[in-house]
Amino acid sequence: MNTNKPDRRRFLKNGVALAGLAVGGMRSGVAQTLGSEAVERHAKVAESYGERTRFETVARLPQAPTPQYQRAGIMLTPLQDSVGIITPSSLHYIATHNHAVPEIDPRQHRVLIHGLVDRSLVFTMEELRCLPSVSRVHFLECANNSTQLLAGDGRKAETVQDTHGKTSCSEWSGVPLSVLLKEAGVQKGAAWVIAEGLDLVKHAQSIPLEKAMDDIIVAYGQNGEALRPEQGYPLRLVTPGFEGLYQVKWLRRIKVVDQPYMNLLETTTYIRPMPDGKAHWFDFELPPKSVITRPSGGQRVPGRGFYEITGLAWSGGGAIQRVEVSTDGGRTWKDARIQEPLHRFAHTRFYFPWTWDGEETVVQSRCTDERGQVQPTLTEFLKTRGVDLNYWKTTKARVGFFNGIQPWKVTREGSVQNALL
Ligand SMILES: Nc1nc2c(c(=O)[nH]1)N[C@H]1C(S)=C(S)[C@@H](COP(=O)(O)O)O[C@H]1N2
Ligand SMILES: [Mo]
Repeated sequence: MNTNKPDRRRFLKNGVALAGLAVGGMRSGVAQTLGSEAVERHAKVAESYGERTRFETVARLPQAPTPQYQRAGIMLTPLQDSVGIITPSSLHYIATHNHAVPEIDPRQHRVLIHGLVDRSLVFTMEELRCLPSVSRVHFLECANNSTQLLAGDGRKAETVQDTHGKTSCSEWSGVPLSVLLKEAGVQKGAAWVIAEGLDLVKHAQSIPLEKAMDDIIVAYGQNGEALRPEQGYPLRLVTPGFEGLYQVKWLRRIKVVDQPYMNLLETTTYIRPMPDGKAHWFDFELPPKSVITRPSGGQRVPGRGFYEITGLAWSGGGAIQRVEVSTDGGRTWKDARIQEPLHRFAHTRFYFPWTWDGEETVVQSRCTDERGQVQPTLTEFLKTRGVDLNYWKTTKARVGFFNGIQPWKVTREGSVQNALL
């Protein structure tokens, strides 16, 4: 939506009937600029491991440092340029508490299953590959995603990458954790598992056994190939619908235990302090959330006329059942079209036809999940938490499970701005 050419204006005015013509014109333009030498060079690269064209430059961006993420290399997914529901592995967000990404030789790697089990087991990567496997599309999201008030360079968070860039969606492949646990034989009295990674901080999380026996994947594959190093190569947990911390990367150990272990991050940074002095521990499931990715903050709407609004919705409660869009500042809401097939615990793409009259307005989306949970406005969210806006902005209560509706203001000049605050 960055183009502001008269051509584009005319196309929009005259409507979609001209789409075929416009595309045809572009195609011949490209053919003219690629000499046979360039075509040959491109073919050679594409033969080994494909590269995108030099015309495409969309990239991850670093997040602004926060008190808990001073050293970490948090990289945000460019949702504004996304199409469909799969995040390319190269653009998957990265959240690692110690900046270093361990380099693990898969031939040396082992994963240990032990604790309250009939027999402790050690698996090599090759052995895991022999076991029954699944491939499923799931989103990951950091618990403090969409609370960002600042962009990476210190300005007010403006783009959907700044505000919502800590969520991505991949097809994950691997062995159900239940297969490994059944093989080891879970003993009576077991109620939790502790999953541990082998990064420097030994990232470890307590997960209810019920979830472990349900749908957790011990994943070695992402989008048709091995995991990326930043995503946990060669092995990670994918814990559908649970907040980011439970997606343990560089997995080396699962210990079956009778109670949670009160690990570092589940008793410090990621607890949810409440105004009455109490705190929430062990919040797992992410609430329903949606956001319009196009048009979104920082993009331009070149002139009045037809646009397809599009965005993403997801929930830790399962599948997305409904998405509504408002293009008049929240006065009226209409159902958006949802892209099928529906995947549970996955990004879900929605579309909404919009004819802009050229006047200033606010566009926003809200979703409902299969349990009937509805995404709240910021004001409704604050009410359910019993906090005021100032408290939310200035304390750590802002961190964690915020799922407020994201409004984007469209000005008469056609610029799109973050209108949350
Ligand atoms: N071993 C290990 N696993 C980890 C982390 C970590 O620092 N170390 N970070 C967690 C957090 S906070 C999130 S949000 C997700 C992010 O997964 P991604 O980097 O693949 O997007 O991984 C989780 N798993
Ligand atoms: Mo996270």
